[in-house]
Amino acid sequence: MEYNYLAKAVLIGDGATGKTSLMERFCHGTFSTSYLMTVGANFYSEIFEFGDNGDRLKIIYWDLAGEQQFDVVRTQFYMGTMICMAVFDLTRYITLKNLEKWLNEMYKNLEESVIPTVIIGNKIDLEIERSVSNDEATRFVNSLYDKFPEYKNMEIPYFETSAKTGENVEKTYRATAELFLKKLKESETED
Ligand code: G3D
Ligand code: MG
Repeated sequence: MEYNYLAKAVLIGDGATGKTSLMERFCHGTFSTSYLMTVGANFYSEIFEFGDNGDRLKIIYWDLAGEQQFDVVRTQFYMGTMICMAVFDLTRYITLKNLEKWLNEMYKNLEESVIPTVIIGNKIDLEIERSVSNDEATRFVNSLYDKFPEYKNMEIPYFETSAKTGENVEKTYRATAELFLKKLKESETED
């Protein structure tokens, strides 16, 4: 399918938060319980159509894993990133805290000082095991505006998803694509 905009997105966040599962759910409509740790990187792509003026945005998603400890792949992984999807696990508070480290690492390896970013709390289906409330997550997201002042002119949306049931997954990806296109058009009109 034709498209008139192309962007690279990365999924960041601790291992086992559900990055690969979210991508599989969104792109293939599947969920697998046999946990195969990602080796290298997975690539996915999707074309979003925006009805109002016929814009088509293709996003290529880079889902890194396995080699998260090797610095060499970092620069290549982040190079040219335009969209960030930062994923934590709602049942493990530490994975929310660690998103700050992940964002720091991304910006260390990026020329851009700020890119459209969404925070995703995944595994909303595990209600009983949930250890991060919506309020807590929202407070954390708000604290990012202090830690990364460049976000002052850009909202950081927060979503809660389940890759297992599919709840909110489609909506999250679409909203992310929309956020990117909106920012891109704003910067185009500024130039
Ligand atoms: P990662 O790519 O971030 O490392 P994965 O994470 O997508 O590989 O998922 C890690 C584990 O979490 C997998 O379980 C996977 O099935 C599970 N998982 C991912 N998303 C969800 C979700 O929304 N709900 C639930 N209940 N589990 C989820 P295993 O058991 O295979 O390790
Ligand atoms: Mg993975």
